[in-house]
Amino acid sequence: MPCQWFSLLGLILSCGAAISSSSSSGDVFTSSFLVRFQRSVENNFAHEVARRYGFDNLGPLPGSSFKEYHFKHRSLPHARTRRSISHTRVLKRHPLIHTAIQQPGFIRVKRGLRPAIPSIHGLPYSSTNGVQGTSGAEPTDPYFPLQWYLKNTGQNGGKMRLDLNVQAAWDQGITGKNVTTAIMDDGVDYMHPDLKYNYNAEASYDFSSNDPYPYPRYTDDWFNSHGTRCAGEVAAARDNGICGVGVAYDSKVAGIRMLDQPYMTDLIEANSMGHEPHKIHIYSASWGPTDDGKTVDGPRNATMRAIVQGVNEGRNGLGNIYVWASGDGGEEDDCNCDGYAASMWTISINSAINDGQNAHYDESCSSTLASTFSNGAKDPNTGVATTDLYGKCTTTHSGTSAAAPEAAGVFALALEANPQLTWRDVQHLTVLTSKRNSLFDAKNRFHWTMNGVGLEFNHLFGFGVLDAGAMVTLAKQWRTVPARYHCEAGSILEPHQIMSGRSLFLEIKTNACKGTDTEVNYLEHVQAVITANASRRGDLELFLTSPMGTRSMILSRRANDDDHRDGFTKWPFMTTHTWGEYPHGTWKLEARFNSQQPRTGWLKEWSLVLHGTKEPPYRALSPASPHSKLAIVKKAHEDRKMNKDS
Ligand SMILES: *[C@@H]1O[C@H](CO)[C@@H](O)[C@H](O)[C@H]1NC(C)=O
Ligand SMILES: *[C@@H]1O[C@H](CO)[C@@H](O)[C@H](O)[C@H]1NC(C)=O
Ligand SMILES: *[C@@H]1O[C@H](CO)[C@@H](O)[C@H](O)[C@H]1NC(C)=O
Ligand SMILES: [Ca+2]
Ligand SMILES: [Ca+2]
Repeated sequence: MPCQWFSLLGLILSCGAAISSSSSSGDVFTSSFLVRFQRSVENNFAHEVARRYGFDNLGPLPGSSFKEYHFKHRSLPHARTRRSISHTRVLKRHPLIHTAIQQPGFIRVKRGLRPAIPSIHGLPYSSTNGVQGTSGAEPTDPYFPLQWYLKNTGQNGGKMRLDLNVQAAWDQGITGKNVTTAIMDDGVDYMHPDLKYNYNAEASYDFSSNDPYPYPRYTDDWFNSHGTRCAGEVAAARDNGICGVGVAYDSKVAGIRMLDQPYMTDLIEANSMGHEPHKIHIYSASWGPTDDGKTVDGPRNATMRAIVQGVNEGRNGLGNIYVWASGDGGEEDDCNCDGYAASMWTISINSAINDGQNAHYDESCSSTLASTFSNGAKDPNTGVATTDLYGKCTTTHSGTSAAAPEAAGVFALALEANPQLTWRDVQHLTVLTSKRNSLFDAKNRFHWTMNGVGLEFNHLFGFGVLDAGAMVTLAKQWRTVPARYHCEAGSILEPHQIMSGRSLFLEIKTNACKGTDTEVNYLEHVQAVITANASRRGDLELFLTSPMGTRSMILSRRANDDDHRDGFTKWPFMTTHTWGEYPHGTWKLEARFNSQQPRTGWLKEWSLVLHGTKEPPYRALSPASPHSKLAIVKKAHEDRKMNKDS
């Protein structure tokens, strides 16, 4: 069941993208097995059982209360096209083993272009400039002038002051101290002189090789430079004469190596996202399902459980922050078809280039919360400058891959400013302090629009570009938002046909669970969980309109998606655009085909799920300026309450 509701201490345990991935010809099975015991057992006991049958026990799964373990067979090949029935059977014969499931392998790709070869771009650092800087001054690191995303002076055709405004955070003495960001990727060069003092070895692990040393595997083309480049953006050291600086240059990075094996499994992802959730504050991911514009895929069961456990229990109950690159599929893809990016529990980040346009590879979707910066301008010197493998530096880190770690760095600053922020506080702060600045759609398709409480959003950029200075300032005076509730607001279960040439409109009228203990009056995320099929899935478009009139495109045309069989099965399309709105009233869903060809399809199910607070979220805050987004939303909330009470 894809969207299943368990209630535990009032927390939602699981409602995510359940994967109804088609079992097409390319199926492979790995040597990993999920072994579920009848009851909790100790790790040592699981070790013994594993050894007896020729397996290694790689440990318990996050969130499984020591009932589920990851076993890896010692002699099976990493991937084969047939299940190994005999190995499953032998495990199941053990009286304490409830089930054993051989893990299918699937594809996850790094975002970003293939790395440039080192002879051109693995630049040695210049150490002519190793003077110690004083606080308040600019970093003296040799690559700092190239880091336009930190300080845009208009270099290389950029737009002045279109940057993350980090200096304003640093000037407040906030540099990321005591915060750890895990880079879930192809490894981190933790011996790099610009990273080694900020490396958190205790929180690091290598799930590709199952050892504590997530060092990148060497290849001639530097394929595994991705994680090291991401790590430098977060936490490269300041004023040491090496490369540039990280957004949070006094924070720590952990390496979680998990992308470097022939196939991904649910268990590798789950272990990575559930690794040391009390030592790691932020997890940064710049990878996901293939961006080919026809994949619909997301976290599987164990991974979903690990994320849910992370947000509910990680950081000693405050919740881990999962930052996600929204995807590099360009116009061809829609990040709402990527169940990681579309999740409420991840903050998905898009990118803009140095003059404010979207990058050509940017995907758009209604689940994107905000943006940072990446490459894509004509001038090749406008890539993202950061650390590179083997002690080198690069100026060409790219894609939304490079955008997500910048956001992780900004969140590390916010967490130093206020270590009590919950995972939801960080999302609220993002909505309230991101800026439109001069971001625009290069093709003029998506405009900035005001939602029902006066928050400006854009289908490409979410609520705008992160502003570290503003986020840190607001984080310092922040008061944790009230409890979150989940209201199943209504559903339509009879199938309706969708035909070419005219839109299908469906409506759900809701009181947003008024009078029950899941009443939602102030929205955070909204999900439209939809089952539909179509003679060509890629031509289907879906729009969700809130009672306050905000229209989210929850699915856009995907030209490459020629599926005519699977459609969507209980897929949780998500929008952030109605943030802060009052959800009572009529929600409209529009389904239509965007195609010259005759198409047909069925909308079989639509369930509307509202997430947010019963109480106004910003009551305890006093806005510094009457023009701030906080002031505007707070006023909208107060006006609504007054109208209701009078
Ligand atoms: C995933 O979980 C659902 C609901 O708990 C279950 O029905 C389904 O069989 C699980 N899938 C796998 C592959 O274990
Ligand atoms: C960092 O954390 C340690 C222990 O948790 C604490 O003693 C120390 O004061 C903290 N430092 C800062 C700058 O917050
Ligand atoms: C969609 O599903 C309906 C009913 O389940 C079926 O009759 C129809 O043929 C399907 N359409 C497509 C395009 O697969
Ligand atoms: Ca440096
Ligand atoms: Ca994608």
